Amino acid sequence: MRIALTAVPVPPAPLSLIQQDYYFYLFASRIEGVLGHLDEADFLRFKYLEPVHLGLLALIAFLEKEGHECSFFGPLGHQDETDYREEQLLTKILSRASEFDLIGFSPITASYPAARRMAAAVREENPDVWLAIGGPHAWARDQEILMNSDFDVVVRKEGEATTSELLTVLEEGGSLDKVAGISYREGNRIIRNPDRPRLDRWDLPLPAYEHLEDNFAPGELFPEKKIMIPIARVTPATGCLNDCIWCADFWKKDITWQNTSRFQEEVQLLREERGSRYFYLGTHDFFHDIPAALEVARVLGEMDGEIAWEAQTRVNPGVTRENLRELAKQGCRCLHLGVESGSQELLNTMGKNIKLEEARKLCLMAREEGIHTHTYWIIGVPEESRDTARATIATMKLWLQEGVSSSAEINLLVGYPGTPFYENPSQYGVTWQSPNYSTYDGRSIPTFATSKLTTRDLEYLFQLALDEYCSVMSFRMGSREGVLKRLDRRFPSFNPAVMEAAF
Ligand code: B12
Ligand code: SF4
Repeated sequence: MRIALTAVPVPPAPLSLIQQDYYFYLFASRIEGVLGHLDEADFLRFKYLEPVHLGLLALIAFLEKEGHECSFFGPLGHQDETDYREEQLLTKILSRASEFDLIGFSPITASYPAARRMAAAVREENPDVWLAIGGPHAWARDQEILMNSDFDVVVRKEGEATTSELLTVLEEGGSLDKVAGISYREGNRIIRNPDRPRLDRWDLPLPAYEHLEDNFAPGELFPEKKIMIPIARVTPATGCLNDCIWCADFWKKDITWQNTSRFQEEVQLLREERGSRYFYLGTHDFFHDIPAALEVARVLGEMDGEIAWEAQTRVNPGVTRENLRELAKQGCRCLHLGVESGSQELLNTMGKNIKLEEARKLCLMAREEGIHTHTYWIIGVPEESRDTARATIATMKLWLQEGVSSSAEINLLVGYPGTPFYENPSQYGVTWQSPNYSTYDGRSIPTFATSKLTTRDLEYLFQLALDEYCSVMSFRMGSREGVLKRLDRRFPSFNPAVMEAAF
């Protein structure tokens, strides 16, 4: 079967001036802290990062190994007032749609409306093509999607084995009822087959980076004709054993590690083929298995030439100073830690299962061992009150001022389908959920109200947090003009909707 897989563009996020300042200081602190070795050419390459959809590249690699022929479509970042990405992408897909037996789309919640529009346009011109959808939104809204769109089949959660089996059944004209992990329409009925167990991701093929340029004319990727990835995301471990009530991640309650030599091969490929000079280990919980984490660090450290990387982890009080020293020795420049709230009581009710004191201690030790710390904070979890939000803002500020946290990221909680509190709002005192998915992007508009805060309160507290962040960072780093002068041209052209891909 010939199939095409499409990364769907997220709508551009109009930002307040405070948000723009916040992103400026966020990116600048990262550049001055951990990305000092990147040069002007690296920053120019950031504008082409939007098509890098790791899930689809992983899926394509697996399907090709199983003998299915795949093509990749992705949107290209834009810097203009008007956003033509969806239109441009659709034109490309339509011009080739008749070549494929199945066209798949991978939206997040914010880009689902675009995926639905594109599927309708493809269906109109190609009534016989199979239309599939997968990814972080589709698994949670399969019934709704099949009832209200042109999609024929939803691949729920992890895609590799399910999609391969689906394609084989379609090719052989068999029945879909045995394909675990899919939901589909049969006449007027919607059928939801059982879930498929998680795959062992130990030895999967390397993501199919060679497909990135499948549907770009060389002139679109001027001047390199190729997508370069200065900061690359690699994933030596996937999954998390925790269950935060607001987490929209379906990789939970299981952790799978990657074979370290395969991991090393991927890092090497990215360095050689894609100019990668910094690696972000997108592990949900790097320290879940400390010896395994140290092994990954060793593998990175023993690679030729200088290597610089960072990892995402949950706070683990078992991590020692020696562990951190070892990581620093192997090129670890930063740890990303979700702290989320300055209120211990709230951390307990949201199921985060960490202690603020332990988080602070880990950050401090890392800083003392020469590792930067990037902390994440949330405003607006279901039990949030004015007091807890203010405690979060105060804690984040203090940690930044004291250097416990080198940089920080603040988000307003968005209620994603599939999360416990989205699905059971009354249990969490959530009184309203926005039905308009297209605003579920990086702009951070409240999507719900809680028993203690209205949407206007949440928006105010969120902007207040950003403003306080900007005041600490401008005190620490100086004015925007001063920072830009220091960085010279080593700053990406500014479009936060796309910048997210880079940092
Ligand atoms: C890496 C990442 C990013 C990267 C790169 C994204 C990318 N597409 O590669 C960056 C930093 C750009 C990013 C940005 C954002 N992200 Co993000 N991101 C992730 C993260 C951590 C990992 C994605 C990944 O590589 N997963 C591993 C791969 C193997 O899994 P996968 O992508 O789900 O794909 C598999 C299956 O889903 C399936 N599949 C997927 N699509 C399809 C399609 C078809 C047809 C089929 C058959 C199968 C299939 O097959 C794949 C292989 O198994 C996820 C969380 C997570 N752990 O998944 C969040 C996540 C996807 N991001 C999220 C969000 C909200 C965002 C932002 C809006 C954040 C913001 N505030 O700006 C932006 C949007 C930017 C954009 N333009 O898309 C949410 C989405 C939630 C939702 N329901 O919408 C997630 C789930 C995080 C979360 N828990 O909230 N993100
Ligand atoms: S720790 Fe992170 S990945 Fe794990 S459940 Fe919480 S938010 Fe999700």
